[in-house]
Amino acid sequence: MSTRRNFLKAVPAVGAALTASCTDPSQAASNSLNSPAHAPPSTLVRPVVISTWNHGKAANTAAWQVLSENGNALDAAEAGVRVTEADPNGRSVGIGGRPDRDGNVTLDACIMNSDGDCGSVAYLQEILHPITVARQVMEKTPHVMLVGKGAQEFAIAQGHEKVNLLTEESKKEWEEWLASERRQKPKINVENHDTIGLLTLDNQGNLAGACTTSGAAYKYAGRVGDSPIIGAGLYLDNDVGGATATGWGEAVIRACGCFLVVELMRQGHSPQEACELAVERVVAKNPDWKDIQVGFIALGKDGRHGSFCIAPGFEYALWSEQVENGLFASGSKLEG
Ligand code: SD4
Repeated sequence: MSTRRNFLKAVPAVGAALTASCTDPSQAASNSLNSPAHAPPSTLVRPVVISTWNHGKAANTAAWQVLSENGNALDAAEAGVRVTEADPNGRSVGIGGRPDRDGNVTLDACIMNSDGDCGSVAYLQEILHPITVARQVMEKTPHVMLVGKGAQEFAIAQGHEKVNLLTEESKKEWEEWLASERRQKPKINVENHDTIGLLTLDNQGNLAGACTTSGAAYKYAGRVGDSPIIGAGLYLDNDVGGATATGWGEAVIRACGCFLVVELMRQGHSPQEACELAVERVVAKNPDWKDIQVGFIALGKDGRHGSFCIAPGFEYALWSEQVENGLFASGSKLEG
């Protein structure tokens, strides 16, 4: 995770509150991890998959496989983030994720399809693929969201097995955290990063999205972030576009972040402008904004995309016929 260090601490403003604002991601990504010459075109020919962070590249690979074989957006979104959930080396999603302060790994996830159907699980423990459980909530129950024990019992009834999600490495880090002064004064926002949110646009022009995380590290037991909350961590409208978020979930929830991005797109803003305006809203509503990170990615029904965040260091992965397995730095409110 090459840029995690940047997420660990919001960088103080140089020339405070300078906005690296633009309306075109090919400019926003001028400091792209690919060379500027390979900055992504602002409009992509479908199918398209876009996702958060470096681990999005592996997720996009799986999603692209589905899309390139003419598969549908929902199957691609689920297949993509399942890769991240199953990777024990990731410290922020699925197995290997950092636990809460009591040492329990608790997972949040949600999924949406092009009909506007959605499913979600929160505070789910000992289940490897929360995104699949979220999809099953969507497809097999009259509900949108199941949490905790009920979500786990539902998952087991659907055939999921109980697994230990706390890897030795994650356990060791947690024990170090317990022994450190952070036990008394938890720096909860600096150990909170790298959720995977992934948006797909298939050959038929339909959108889907998925978002899954182990949430903020060493959180209070029972804490749920934005990632499983439809409208906060993920939202899409098949007439308009989709958005997903990463970062300090409390700030995203306060702003109804992804609903806001999609509504801004509905009003005529480009995905890039919508992400920038949503970050501005988060900034306006959170006096501590320089100490937190929030990032959005967005994908329009027409193949345009955008991304913006508060602090430099957020990157997004993109795959379309024009951009094979690309990774790009997001524009940010604070300069690098
Ligand atoms: C949360 N938004 O639980 C998640 C964490 C995250 O990138 O996105 N990290 O608040």
